Amino acid sequence: MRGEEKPEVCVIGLGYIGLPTAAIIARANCPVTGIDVSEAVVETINRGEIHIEEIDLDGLVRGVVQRGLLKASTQVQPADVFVIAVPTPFEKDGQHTPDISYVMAAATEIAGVLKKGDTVILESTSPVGTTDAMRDLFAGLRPDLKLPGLTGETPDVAIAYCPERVLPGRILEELTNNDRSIGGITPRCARKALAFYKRFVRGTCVTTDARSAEMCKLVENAFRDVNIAFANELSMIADHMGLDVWEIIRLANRHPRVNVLQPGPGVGGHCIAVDPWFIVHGAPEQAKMIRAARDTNDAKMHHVVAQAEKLIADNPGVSVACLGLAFKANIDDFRESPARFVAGRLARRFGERVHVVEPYAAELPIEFEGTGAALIDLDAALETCGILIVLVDHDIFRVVPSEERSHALIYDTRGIWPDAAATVERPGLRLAS
Ligand code: SAJ
Repeated sequence: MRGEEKPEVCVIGLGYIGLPTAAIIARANCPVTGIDVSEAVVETINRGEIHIEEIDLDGLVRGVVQRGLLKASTQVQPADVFVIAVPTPFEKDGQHTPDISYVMAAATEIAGVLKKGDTVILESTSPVGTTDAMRDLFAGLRPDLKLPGLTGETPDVAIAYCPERVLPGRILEELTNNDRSIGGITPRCARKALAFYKRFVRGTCVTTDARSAEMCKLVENAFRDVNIAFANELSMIADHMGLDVWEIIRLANRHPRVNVLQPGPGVGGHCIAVDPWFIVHGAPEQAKMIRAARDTNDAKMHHVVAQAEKLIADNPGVSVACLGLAFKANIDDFRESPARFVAGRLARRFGERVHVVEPYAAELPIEFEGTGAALIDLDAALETCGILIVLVDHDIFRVVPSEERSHALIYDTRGIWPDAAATVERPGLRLAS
């Protein structure tokens, strides 16, 4: 590739971030090969279809595949720019140790086709030092190439870290419009990566070093986790003191410099409940508040289970509807979901008394099998269930008029029905009757 020519791009990992990223790069007229270990995913994309739900992604992928700009493969192909978007889960040691083996496996494959002039960009959320570790891996596998930051010589390849910061449900819009932090192993690496992102990002791209960019991503999600933990702790304090947490937050947020987030049944998803641990792992002695926030948000899930169990046990024979399984509002993602955890626990304990309403699910997840709990629609729940437990703030639940729920005992963990009266007899529970 020279000058203004479009770079050929290889995106490794075609999940929630990799596929939309590949499609957006292709839309900017750069030929993209998307790589995934799953044959099924590769075949789906090569048919112009998608395997994940995300607003407007289907039309975009169909278009770029039809125009020949995006194709998928299981084999890493030679390219000018490599973008790595593979998972970084925990190791199975129960210690929340980051597992960067997928990143290293991707880098190993790239090493086989890497050539002078190429740029390698890591996007996966990663512990500080991962980009350097990737560079060291290239150094071991490709002694013929000069790598950045190791000697004073001009390197043959550029290596950078550039995290995404998109919100599920708004991925395409946010991939295009959000600002980006681009961390190069050297300033030259950052400039090369910057030139690439400017082809398809409209937000401001700010350059820094790789370690700062790695930390920046972790900090963003830890910031949100700590703030949600504050709200969740407040909700448990309010339950203890017989106060209405929603009213208190509404009042406090009238202060011009206060913005308390919303309590819920805990924190789910694959980022906010995970990434703070990468900081704790890197600095266990120092990251005290970040660890406490994680513990608080996890404790909130168990608090909700206990409150719900008490309500159900105190009202024998009354049918229960758990509203929602998704990890947050208006999405179909049930992985790492506190709502799913709470509903599952209630189903195991109370069996066929428990019903689940989840408009985004065709069937109940595996752990409900054999419990007797059933998936029902919202109308059936409102007609037949005397206890309503709100676990997800889907819009379809939010708009249920008060007349349709006035017969029921309500435990609203998301505060979507502010008209329901709080009760001090049963702290933390909103009893609408
Ligand atoms: N939640 C609350 N109360 C709130 C806000 C959220 O309980 O006031 C809960 C949600 O219900 C959910 C969890 O937190 O269970 C996470 O939801 P979210 O909307 O805060 O975030 P995610 O996981 O969908 O996406 C986050 C975003 N990060 C930040 O907002 C700092 C996103 O920008 C990142 O790109 C994404 O993590 C990621 O991939 O890292």
